[in-house]
Amino acid sequence: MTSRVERELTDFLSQARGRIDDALDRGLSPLGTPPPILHEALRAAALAGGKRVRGALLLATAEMLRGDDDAALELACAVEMVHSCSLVLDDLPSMDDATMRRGKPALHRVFGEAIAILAAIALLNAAYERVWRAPGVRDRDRRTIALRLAEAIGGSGLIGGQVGDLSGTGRSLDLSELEYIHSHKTGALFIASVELGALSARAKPREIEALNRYAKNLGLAFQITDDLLDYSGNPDVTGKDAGLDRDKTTFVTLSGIAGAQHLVDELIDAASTAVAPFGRRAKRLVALAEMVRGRDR
Ligand code: GRG
Repeated sequence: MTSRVERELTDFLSQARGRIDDALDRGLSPLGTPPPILHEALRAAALAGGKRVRGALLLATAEMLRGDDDAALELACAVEMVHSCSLVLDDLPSMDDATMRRGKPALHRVFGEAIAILAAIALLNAAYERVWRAPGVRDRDRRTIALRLAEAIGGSGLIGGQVGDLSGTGRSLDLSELEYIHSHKTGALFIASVELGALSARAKPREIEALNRYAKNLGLAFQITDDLLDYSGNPDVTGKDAGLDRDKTTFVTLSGIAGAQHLVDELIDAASTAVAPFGRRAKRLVALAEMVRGRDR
């Protein structure tokens, strides 16, 4: 990326992060609301950092299609709440048993498992409330948005991918099993993010198809870079434990570091090609994809 494109993207991302964080903050009950421990945990889970990549993708998609900005912001909060919910659950002792998340102790290490689980469910619920409340969305689009989000989370989405991941731990997987896990566990919410942005902007089916292809490739690339960071990333920079994947088949164990990076390059190229029909209007989405290619966090 040239330095001007990089600067523009950095500005966009920090603005998107700030707007999403503020909107999340405004929508959550203040500290001290009864029961205090729940609201403290909810705020810790939703507001404790996070790159807001999925929310930024949604905002960039809606902006490209000239959608309503306020609607897109509410939906960006919804996908980030779903994502935070999934991280809290993923970190539990019965799943990844992580100690650190976003540079801080994992939620269950601070509040205990029961509160962490309940906070995760409350976040998921609140995500649908935001879909319901998003301004400027036509009723039929809102129905499709809620449905697509539910599909992305359910047995054919994140939950399916997570179950595949848990049942694959401790045995070796082939490439197609690994792709299944990651395209569901990670890819499904990337796809839903661009799709929600597109639906809020009343995109045409052909546009949604192209954006889905973009997000499918980008989501998988993002997960492979996550595997690379688990293998060789710096926990001080990533904010989470390294080496949690040691009992799992990953793209790094299957293809080696160079092979995994090569796959990332191919997927990023495919993501950019998918949005080529949008021409210059897709420059933000292309820059976001480029950022994933070399990310260190
Ligand atoms: C009910 C929503 C729900 C989920 C249940 C636990 C579960 C099923 C799924 C786990 C999915 C998961 C944690 C996938 C990992 C995806 C991933 C690459 C996470 C890291 O994302 P970043 O780097 O994190 O964007 P930040 O902290 O920046 O937000």
